[in-house]
This record gives sequence, C-alpha cells and structure tokens, in this order.
Amino acid sequence: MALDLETREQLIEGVRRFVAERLRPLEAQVAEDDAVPEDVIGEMRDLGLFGLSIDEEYGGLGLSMEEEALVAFELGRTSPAFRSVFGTNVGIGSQGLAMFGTDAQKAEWLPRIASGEVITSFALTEPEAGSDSAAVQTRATRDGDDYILNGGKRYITNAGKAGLFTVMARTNPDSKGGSGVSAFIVPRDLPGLSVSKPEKKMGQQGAHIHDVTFDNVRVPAKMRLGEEGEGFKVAMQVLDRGRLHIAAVCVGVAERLIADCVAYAAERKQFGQPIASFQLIQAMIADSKTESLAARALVLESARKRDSGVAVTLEAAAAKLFASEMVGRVADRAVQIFGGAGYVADYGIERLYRDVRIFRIYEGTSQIQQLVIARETMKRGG
Ligand code: COS
Repeated sequence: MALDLETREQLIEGVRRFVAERLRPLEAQVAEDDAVPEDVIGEMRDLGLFGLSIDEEYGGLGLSMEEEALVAFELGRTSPAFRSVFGTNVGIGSQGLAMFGTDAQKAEWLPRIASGEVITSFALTEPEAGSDSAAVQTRATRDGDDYILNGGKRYITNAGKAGLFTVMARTNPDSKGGSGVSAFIVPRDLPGLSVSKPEKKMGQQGAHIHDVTFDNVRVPAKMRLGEEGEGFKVAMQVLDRGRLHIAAVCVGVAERLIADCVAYAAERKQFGQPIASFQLIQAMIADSKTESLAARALVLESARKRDSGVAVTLEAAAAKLFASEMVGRVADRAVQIFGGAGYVADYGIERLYRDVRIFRIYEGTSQIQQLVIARETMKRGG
C-alpha cells in the first residue's frame, strides 16, 4: 500500500534528518567500537525503521517497494552498518514470512519484527552452498508433527541478535537441487540451535555475520513456510526483493560519496586553485554522477514494476549488478579525488571504500546477477 504524498515526504525528510544529524556523527565511533549504540537502535525503533516493509495491519509502515527504495536512498548516505541493524527485518529476514507465511505465522511474528522487538536473519548460505544455493545440505527430517534440523549455515547477518531465522533446509535427500529444499521459520530459543562469534570483516564494522549450527533442533511442522519442496523458490523471491533494496542503498552511498567529493574538491587547493576547477577532477565527478543517476532511475523503475505486481527477477538482478558495480567505481574515484586524504582513516573515504565492497558479493555476486539476467533475457526472447 502506498503512502499519501505528504506522509511520504515527511518520512523521507525524517530519515534524512536522522541520518545527517544522528548517524553521520557516529560513523567513526561505530567503526572503532564495531557496534551501533543501543540508544541509536532505540531511536531506529521509534522511527519505525524495523517495519518499513511490513503491512500496517501488523504494525509496520507498509511501504511500497518504490517508497522503500526512496527511504533506502537516504539510509545509504551514512555507514551501511547502520542500515544493517534493521535491514534483515525489512528485507531478507522477514519477507519469506510476509510473502509465504500463514495468517497465524504472520500474526504471531510480524508485529514483533515490525517493532524491532524480534530481530530476524535469513539462513540460506552454507559452507558448500554459496552461489550454488540450491545445494544446501542442512537436513530437515520429518518426525511426527515436527522436523528435526541438522546442519550449519555460514555468514548469516544479524544472527547474533536474531530471535527468528528463516532457514532453508533439505527435506528430500533424494533430490540434489532446489526442489528438495523447504523453508522454515525457526525461533532462536529452540534447543540445539547455536550461533558462533562474529567474523572479522573487511568493512561495515558494527554489522555482524555469524555461523549458525543446528544440532537436532526440533521444529514444529507448523513453522514451515509454504509447501514442502518450495523453500528454494521462497528464497529466490525473497532475494529478488532484497536485491532491489541493496541496489537502492548502493545509490544512496554513491550520492553521499559524490557530495563528499564535490565539497572536498571545492575546498582543496593545488596549483593555486581549488582542484574542482581542474577538468580531470570534473570528469571523475561527471562519470560518478551520471552512473548514480542511471542506477537511481533503474532502481525506481524496477521498484514501480514490482509494485504493479509484475515479477522483477531480471530487473532486480540488473539493478543490483549495475548499482553495486557503480558504487564500487564511485568509491574508487572518491579515493582518487581525495588523494592521500582518501587513503587516511580520518576522512572516512577509505572506510566507505571498504564498506561498499560487499555489495558486489552478498545477496548474489555480480556474476550470479549476470547469469540471472542472461537466463531471464533469453527466456523473454530479448
Ligand atoms: N523466483 C521464482 N522462482 C525461481 C526464481 C525466482 N527468482 N529463481 C529460480 N526459481 C525457480 C526456477 O523457476 C526453478 O523452478 P522449476 O524447478 O519449477 O523449474 C527452480 O527455482 C530452480 O531454479 P534454477 O534452475 O534457476 O536454479 P539454479 O540452481 O540453476 O540457480 C541461481 C539459481 C544460481 C540463480 C541461484 O542459486 C542464486 O540466486 N544463487 C545466488 C544465491 C544468493 O544470492 N546468495 C546470497 C545469500 S543470501 S545474503
């Protein structure tokens, strides 16, 4: 459901102010501490950020995909680790449930996810199932009214704080591909579920990823999402949506970097004049701006298409591919424009350069997006 124009503007303006006044001043501290302060997380809850995508009947803001993208553009203007605090609740952690859950499952969990009381994680990736996500080996074996889960998941965002996991597990061991996989919502407190210490990462300090292990975890069959054997398709449709959201965040980070470059180039003097007056600097700014505008347009067009009820597997993959590669180039040019200062921690540019690197990898690598785009294009005949 879409907001009226005034409410939409108020929301975007509120997020813009929160990012500029509250989050940006904390960027260096969050990177240093590898943690987002609890009081800031409380303010994110008050702003409704955990429930951006969740229907109003469950206490969320019920944004359309286009509106979510507009908010994500604003959220991108600071360290991506802040968005990650509620990112799984808005996207991959909640959307399997929102799209495929029963009324009872949704009524039990979505209000607590929308409020931020329960953090969610999406547990698809395994040591031997990264890009080849249909190869999951985690087993879910039927036992009366339950399934018994055994196996391990890898690099699961927000698992350390998650109260609810969406888990893809193999219910049919005779099928090696996606058709043998089912999806479950799995509460954190079930016996046998454990979460490792967070990994040390290249960037996005303050956002955490963990291994999750299932050791004879007894999950009631009523926690299954959709039919047995449909879990892979659940995961793919969750990712179609997630990829659009990530693409929008990439646009936001690019816009932030471009603004930083423009400000620095106006102030930094060499050869007796601001470096902004040099055409080789202008060329880098022009290329970054052109590419970020193109990505913004692609994201919004794809989001509107999704809002109209059309499947956007191709468009989401194209937006994720283009926007994540684009922000990589923009961050690289930003380091170049800042010169030595771009390589020094104090200016924050090298931090964003490291932060954006993961966008080309998670929720599907650029190479997987190329594969999806090519397959869909050939299916559509052009
Ligand atoms: N929406 C709905 N159904 C989909 C779908 C989508 N986006 N993508 C695939 N499917 C369906 C297919 O239609 C097919 O159904 P049928 O068996 O009924 O024909 C089934 O799922 C299997 O699809 P496919 O044959 O394309 O699966 P593959 O194993 O060849 O590969 C890729 C699929 C590689 C695209 C998939 O594994 C992928 O996206 N990998 C990357 C995973 C990822 O993003 N990981 C990040 C982890 S989360 S941070």
